[in-house]
Amino acid sequence: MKRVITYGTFDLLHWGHVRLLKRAKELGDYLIVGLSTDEFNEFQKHKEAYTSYEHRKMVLEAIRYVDEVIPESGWNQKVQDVQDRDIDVFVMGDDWRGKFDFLKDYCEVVYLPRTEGISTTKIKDDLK
Ligand code: C2G
Repeated sequence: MKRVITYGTFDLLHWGHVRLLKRAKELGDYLIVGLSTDEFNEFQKHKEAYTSYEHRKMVLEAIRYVDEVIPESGWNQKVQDVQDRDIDVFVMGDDWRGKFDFLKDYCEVVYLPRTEGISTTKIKDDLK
C-alpha cells in the first residue's frame, strides 16, 4: 500500500483544495492529511482560520480522497510523521516548491500545480 501525506489549513474548503487532495490520492492508495491546528495557525502560520480545527477535520473526513486526518501542530513534525506513518510520498501545492525538499531523504516529494482563481482569501474578500 502506497501511503501519501499532505499538510494544510484547508479553511473554507474549496475546489482548489479538493483538486489537490484528489491528485494527491491518485499518487498512492492511502492519503493522510496533516491538518494545521488552530494554535499552529494563530501563533506560527499567522493565519486565522474561519472554522475551528474540529470542524475543518470533520469536513476533510467527508472527502472521498482523504483516509485519515492528523493534527499539524508545528513546522518540525514532518520527518517524524513520514517515518512514524511509513509515508512513501509527500505532496504539496507548488506555492511551496522547494520548501520541503529536505524530505527527499525520507520519501518522494511532489509539488502539484496550484489551482488558479480560487483561494480562501479570495472567498473572504469577495464576500465582503
Ligand atoms: N491549494 C491549491 N490550490 C489553491 C489553494 C490551495 O492547490 N487554489 C493547495 C495548497 O498549495 C496546499 C493545500 O491546497 O498544498 C492546502 O492549502 P492551505 O490550506 O492554504 O495550506 P497552507 O496554509 O499553505 O499550509 O506545513 C504546510 C502548511 O501547513 C501548508
